[in-house]
Amino acid sequence: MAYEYDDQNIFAKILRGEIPNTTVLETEHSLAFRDIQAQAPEHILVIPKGPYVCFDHFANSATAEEIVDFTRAVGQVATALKVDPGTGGDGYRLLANSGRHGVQEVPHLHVHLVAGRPLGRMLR
Ligand code: DGP
Repeated sequence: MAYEYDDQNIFAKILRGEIPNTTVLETEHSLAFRDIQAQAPEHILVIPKGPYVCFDHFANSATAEEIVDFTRAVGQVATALKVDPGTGGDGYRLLANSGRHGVQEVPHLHVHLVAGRPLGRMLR
């Protein structure tokens, strides 16, 4: 499957520094920043810096180094926010919307990390 990356998407602009963001964590290959439409007290978007549209694009095209960096960045954000249950935090939810049915608004891979209140059940 070929993916076309739109370099005018809002997260590409954030990565280029063209629009501001509230950065929570930056690593060599990833950036985490606050969602402007927060759904909970903590609502962070974690994105790879590379031009990947969605998870399968990333998983099949990114280097192992990028994939490890991104995965660790997600965990590091949870630790930084003190929501990691492994270190006594109350926990969090990860969500990645993909494509039309997933209602992906921004076509640059991002994981939502949502925390800070009981989130209820989402899938049964
Ligand atoms: P989705 O593609 O549906 O998974 O969600 C995209 C999210 O991006 C949505 O929760 C709102 C957020 N968002 C949209 N534009 C901006 C922006 O300019 N800055 C930030 N920080 N977040 C944005």
